[in-house]
Amino acid sequence: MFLDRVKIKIKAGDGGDGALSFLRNAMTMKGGPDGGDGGKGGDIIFKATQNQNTLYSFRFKKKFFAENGQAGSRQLKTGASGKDLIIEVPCGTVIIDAETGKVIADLTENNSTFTALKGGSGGHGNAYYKSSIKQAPAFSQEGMKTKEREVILELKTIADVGLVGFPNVGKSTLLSVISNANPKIANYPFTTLYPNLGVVEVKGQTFVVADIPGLIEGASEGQGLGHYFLKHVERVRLILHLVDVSEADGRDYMSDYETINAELAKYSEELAKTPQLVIFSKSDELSESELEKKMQAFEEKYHIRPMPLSSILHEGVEEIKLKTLEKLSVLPKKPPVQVEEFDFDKVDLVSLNIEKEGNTFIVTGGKIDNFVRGVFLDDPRSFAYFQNRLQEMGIIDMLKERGLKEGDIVKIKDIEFEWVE
Ligand SMILES: Nc1nc2c(ncn2[C@@H]2O[C@H](COP(=O)(O)OP(=O)(O)OP(=O)(O)O)[C@@H](O)[C@H]2O)c(=O)[nH]1
Ligand SMILES: [Mg+2]
Repeated sequence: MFLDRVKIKIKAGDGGDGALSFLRNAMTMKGGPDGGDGGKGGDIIFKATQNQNTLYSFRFKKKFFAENGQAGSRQLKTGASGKDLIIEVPCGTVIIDAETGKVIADLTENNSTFTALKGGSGGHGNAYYKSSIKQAPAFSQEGMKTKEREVILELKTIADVGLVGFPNVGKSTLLSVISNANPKIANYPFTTLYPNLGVVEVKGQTFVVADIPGLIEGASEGQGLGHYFLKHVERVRLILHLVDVSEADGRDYMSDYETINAELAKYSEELAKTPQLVIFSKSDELSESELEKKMQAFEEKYHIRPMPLSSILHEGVEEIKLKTLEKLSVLPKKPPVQVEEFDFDKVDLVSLNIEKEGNTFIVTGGKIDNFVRGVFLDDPRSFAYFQNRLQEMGIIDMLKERGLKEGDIVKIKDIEFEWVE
């Protein structure tokens, strides 16, 4: 089965919580703080592999969550880091942020990787907060929680050469005689329902050929299988444009050629500009003189010399392989899909907003979220630490500038307190 577009949920691991613990042993009744830090959560990493050429493995599995970091523990033990989750995708997979539609990565090269989400950092254990003034901090920090995101994976097959033409002109048959591929072949249109890839070897070199479903007039308006599969030849450097010169299906070979080119142009300008070799398929159905006449007429009209082919009699096959190799050797690689400058996994640690409602000041923003996590205010020492840090971060000064005075209420996430000078 073939699948070339899926939406999945991904989430990096949360950071483990820092530990709250005090050294205790036979010698010490109550010792210093010894709570270790939490471990980092696992990352979400995509990896391109040439062992797959469909996204079918994502048909049923849609959730990919990396392991969480473990909590720290006593005796200064740091929690274990969560394992990274490596998601394998076929080469040519484009990763799109489902929320904004922006392309965040294009994995073309085999084994290339992209870290989509970073695991949350672990929280500090209470040992971390020990200082000359605060010998026994009775609080620790929660690990950083990560957000679940949705991404769309879209496969745009990577091949050097694409086979394009009307249905039933012999594209899959050509692929079967030039490569290791074994596509379905039959004497009716739309035998091929999804792209086939084959590796061609010639003169000790190899190239990859993609065979896609046939196009018909009006494909851009959704006729036949439409334009859907053209994305799989978007990246090819050379198109082998197959025309049924025997006109077995009752169409005219020249208008076939023009129709297909018009459909390519309707899909994209880029695709219309891709260099082509024109192949006169099923040439065995014509006498030599009929074939020559059609070749000449074609050449006069379009100034292109077509290459005759009979896959069945294996005539013209070697010439096509050699010509393809020769063309490819001078054609540059296509650049990858434009990846937009966009920080998909940006963690906001700086924003700060103050809103005033009557005598209540509401403080929000990324700077606060990160700081407030894990402040347990039941503990007076924690609260003192929290207020000190608010001073140090300049938040108290900012509140005063906005008119904070004795008796006003300050709200910071779940924490609410009355201001006393
Ligand atoms: N006489 C002759 N028949 C051929 C040749 N190549 C293919 N055929 C026949 O043409 C028919 C269609 O071949 P396919 O290779 O399935 O054609 P296709 O272009 O892949 O068709 P779709 O997948 O439907 O787009 C089959 O019956 C083949 O046997 C050829 O060189 N000569
Ligand atoms: Mg086919």
